[in-house]
Amino acid sequence: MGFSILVTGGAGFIGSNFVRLLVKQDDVEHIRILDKLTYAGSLDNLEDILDDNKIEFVRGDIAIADDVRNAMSDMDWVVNFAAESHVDRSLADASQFMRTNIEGVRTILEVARDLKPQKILHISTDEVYGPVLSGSVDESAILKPSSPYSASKAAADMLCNAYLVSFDVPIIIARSANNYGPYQYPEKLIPRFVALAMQNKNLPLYGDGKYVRDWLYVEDNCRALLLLLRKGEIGEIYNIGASELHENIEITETLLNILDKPIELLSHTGDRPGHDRRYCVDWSKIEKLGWKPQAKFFKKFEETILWYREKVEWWNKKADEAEKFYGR
Ligand code: NAD
Ligand code: TDX
Repeated sequence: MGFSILVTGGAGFIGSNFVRLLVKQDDVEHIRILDKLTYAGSLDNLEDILDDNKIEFVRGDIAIADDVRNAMSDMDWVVNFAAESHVDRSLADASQFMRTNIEGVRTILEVARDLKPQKILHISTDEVYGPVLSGSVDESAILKPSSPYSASKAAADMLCNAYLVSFDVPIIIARSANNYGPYQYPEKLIPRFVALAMQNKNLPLYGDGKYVRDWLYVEDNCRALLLLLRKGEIGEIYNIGASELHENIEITETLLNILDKPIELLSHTGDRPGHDRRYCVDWSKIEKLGWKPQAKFFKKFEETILWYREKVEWWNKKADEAEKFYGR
């Protein structure tokens, strides 16, 4: 008998890529996806795999106990990707972030007390540490989130620890760096800028553009998460990074170059409030479990840009919707 896995948020960017990896695992028998299908989630993201008979899709909300209870019953493992994930939206209105990212996680933990799955992998972020101006931070660093989004993610991490300590809920936390790859909603830097560039519209680079992110290819992240399900230790936190630190301006210039678009499309705009200057996690703990990133950054970055160039029908409506949020 193989494993059964509940994947919450499996119709989003990372969740859908993770399900794509799961279906290929011989020892995974049943994948149940629970997703609310917010603006960021879409069955389009599962277009090539939704018919696979290992996959069951259920529309529902992680902040509704009955939805979670029905979805978690008979599941060996749970992976929680479901979240409001966009920093700019959290700065405009944080209410949904508190509901999904905190209350939703509390609901999952409460149901898990009762249904007792073997393992719950909760997906957190490197943003909980706040800016890391030099060097890198390991999993014991204090949490100093800067945005309502990262504060809600940090609060969820704290709740996970409380349910682990008080009720033995078998939690593992993963804190990943910025992911890039196919099926990312075009509100995030890379897909947003491809969509705008292809329409010959200005690319709004916040502030001086010298903000640094560690760019982790989504398939590398998903392999790390699967390894944590198999070999991660209950109660532990694992950073996942790629040590591919690049400034936004470099990302933008390279992207325009790949698309053969003029550099004049780059336009410096006002800054994001509380904009974290740099993130950088020390990922040696998961490396000791036998993982390291395989992607060569510039190769995978180019492949990603070309994927979006070909997939206009996937992003065109989503990009219009995303720009409405920005009032453009
Ligand atoms: P995403 O916004 O693309 O997807 C989120 C998914 O969750 C969507 O399918 C959405 O419909 C679903 N969802 C939202 N609220 C829900 C609710 N109440 N109930 C059920 N489903 C709900 O996000 P993503 O970029 O794939 O991120 C996935 C997870 O990884 C998030 O927890 C995020 O904080 C974390 N993370 C993301 C990155 C990144 O670079 N994208 C990096 C580190 C951590
Ligand atoms: O239009 C833009 N212009 C711009 O300069 C956008 C959308 C972003 N940026 C900058 C802000 C950041 O420095 O690019 C960088 C990346 O921005 P986002 O794509 O919004 O990602 P970030 O804020 O770094 O957060 C992402 O990584 C960590 C995910 O959205 C989070 O869910 C994850 O936790």
